[in-house]
Amino acid sequence: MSTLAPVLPLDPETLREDFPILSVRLHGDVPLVYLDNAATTQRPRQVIQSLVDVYEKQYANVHRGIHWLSDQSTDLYEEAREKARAFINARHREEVIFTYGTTEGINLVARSWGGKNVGAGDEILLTEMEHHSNLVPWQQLAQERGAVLRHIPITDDGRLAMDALPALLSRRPKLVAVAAVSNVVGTINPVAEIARQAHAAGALVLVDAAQSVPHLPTDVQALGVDFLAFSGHKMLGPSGVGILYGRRELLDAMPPFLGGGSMIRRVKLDTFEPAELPAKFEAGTPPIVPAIGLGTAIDYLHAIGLERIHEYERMLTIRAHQVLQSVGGVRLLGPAPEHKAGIVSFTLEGIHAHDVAQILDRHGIAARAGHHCAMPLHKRLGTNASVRASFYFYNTLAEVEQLAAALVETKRVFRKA
Ligand code: 7TS
Repeated sequence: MSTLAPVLPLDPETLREDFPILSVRLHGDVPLVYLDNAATTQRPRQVIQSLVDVYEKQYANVHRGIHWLSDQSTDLYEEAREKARAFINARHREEVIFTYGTTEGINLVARSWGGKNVGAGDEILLTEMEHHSNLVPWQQLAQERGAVLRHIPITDDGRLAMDALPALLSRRPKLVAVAAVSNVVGTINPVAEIARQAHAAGALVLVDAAQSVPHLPTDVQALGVDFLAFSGHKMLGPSGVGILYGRRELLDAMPPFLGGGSMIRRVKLDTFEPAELPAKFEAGTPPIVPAIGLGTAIDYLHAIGLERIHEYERMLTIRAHQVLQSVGGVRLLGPAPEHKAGIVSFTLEGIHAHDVAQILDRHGIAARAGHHCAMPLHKRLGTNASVRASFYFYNTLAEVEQLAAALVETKRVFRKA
């Protein structure tokens, strides 16, 4: 295809036909409006079918059997690794580790790299907008080692206060761990710039990419980051599989995280020699079929194009800001849409987020309410809980309008209108 060919906007109605669950009707006969994509996305039939196909025709354990079936599943599993490598533009296949999700990826780095490299008084720099899975593993490490955690502050509109970064980096932290996109306020953080400054100060950079890889093009080499973790279930793939990217030199120098089968070259009764990458970090039977399904999900996303997905979601976000502002009593958390991915969190004056979500549910709208595993961020924003609408490419402008209409109805139910 010529690079000059115009990029057509994506057509959500056609794409929706691939997602059987999107035609579910609930509470009698209300159509499902699925706006909880930051928690997990839905799967197209292509992904579901790929799981069925493997189980029906090609399933055995991987990297073990000297038999035909094991070769089949091993080939598919390794093809999925290659698809993931290309998707994030990692240089080498050894840099792509299958995990069970973002949470395991971050814990792996905290335990393995942190266990070896972080000592008393060393600093780890996080941000005030992290998901608990990019806070707690570092807190555990800090408690164990006597290390110090610091946090890049955020502005009132939910952006990183980048002017605070030079002073924090002048303390020479060992690592900076930051979300590429906030799961609450949707802010797209300047990861490449953070990596540039962090490296100049001698720190490594880990990116929690759970909310970015599914929605924006990701190029780990262009970003210049050292580690990057994401989850398959937030990008059309099965649950139970994720990816940890790590630069080869770093992974090579790190001790194994979990011990067991597959991650060894040789075992004696009292010692072992670890295997080469990536096996070194894939102890035990890995998530074979979920990984293969993730490969199919990557093919599907690739066919649409991440740039198009991002543009489309931005359009939904802009519209959501407009219509929610017109509801009255809605406080939108986070920055203006141009700084955001497709995540819109808000509070409704005088009504608890859980009550709002319950009324939305009556209208068939699946949205999340609570602290979304980011309690410190909510505290910083001056609220305990929010309602979150999070989009994917199969959501429509009509659904955004339905959300606003249901909020008007919520106010009426609670006599706030
Ligand atoms: N990091 C971020 C930024 C996330 O949004 C999530 C999950 C995780 C890490 C953890 O991913 P997991 O796949 O290992 O669970 N976020 C959410 C959410 O916002 N609502 O439910 C899960």
